[in-house]
Amino acid sequence: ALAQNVIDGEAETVRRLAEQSLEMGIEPLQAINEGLIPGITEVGARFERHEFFLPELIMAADAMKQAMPILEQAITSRGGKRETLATVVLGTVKGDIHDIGKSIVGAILSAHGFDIIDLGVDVPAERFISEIEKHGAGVLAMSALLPTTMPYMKHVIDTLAQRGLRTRIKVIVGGSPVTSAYAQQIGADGYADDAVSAVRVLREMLGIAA
Ligand code: B1M
Repeated sequence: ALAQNVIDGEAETVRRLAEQSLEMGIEPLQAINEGLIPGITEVGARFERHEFFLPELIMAADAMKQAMPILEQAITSRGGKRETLATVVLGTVKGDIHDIGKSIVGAILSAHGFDIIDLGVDVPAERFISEIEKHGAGVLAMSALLPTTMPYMKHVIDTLAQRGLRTRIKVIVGGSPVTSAYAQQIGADGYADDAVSAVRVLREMLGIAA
């Protein structure tokens, strides 16, 4: 039911089912791994086959966001911890206030086991770097929706290099005007076209088996 209601984008039902699963004694990790993740994975597959479009992707991500805090809190309070694949500092670069796509990327990465530090929009290089250091993050994920703000991603990458951090941080970039060729040109490690492929690209970049 969790998977199906994520697919259907039924946020309120997904929230209620998450609570119900705990009342029924289902392990929260099992609810995430066997309920939410298969649901969002199916949504991603339908999106890639052009059977689902952005509204469905947004609704499914929103539905997941309703359930994740409930289940994650249950995991924490039971002393267990969901395995974190990597800590990712995420944000839309300075000068750019588009946040819908970036937030979907964050929600989907989080649902797939990445720990997301979402810095929001209009993020300057210094903030990206101080948060990477503060959280010991291994990944920097930057979004840009405007051709005029894309070059700022290069500025952040260059600043990382100047600070001697570039070799230990993997950088992934995306956003509608960004291309794979542009990502390569500015020295990023990876590019993802959408939130679903961001999961695959990050796993490949970090050598994590699917
Ligand atoms: Co703006 N805007 N906007 N806008 N806006 C665009 C981008 C534009 C294409 C619209 C147009 O003219 N057709 C255009 C840019 C054109 C250009 O320069 N070539 C534009 C413009 C010009 C502007 C302003 C300059 C308008 C003005 O003020 N004159 C201004 C800029 C403000 C600023 O940032 N400084 C502006 C403002 C706004 C709003 C505030 C009104 C609003 C943003 C609200 C918000 O985000 N909270 C807005 C919106 C909504 C859009 C459009 C209509 C939709 C963007 C969106 O959310 N798409 C957009 C037109 C369009 O894209 N069709 C447009 C849905 C979202 C899910 O997709 O963000 O692409 P997207 O994310 C995808 C992928 O790109 C990818 O995964 C996501 C999910 O699949 N992805 C990543 C994104 N980040 C990723 C990171 C990754 C990996 C994948 O790894 C790290």
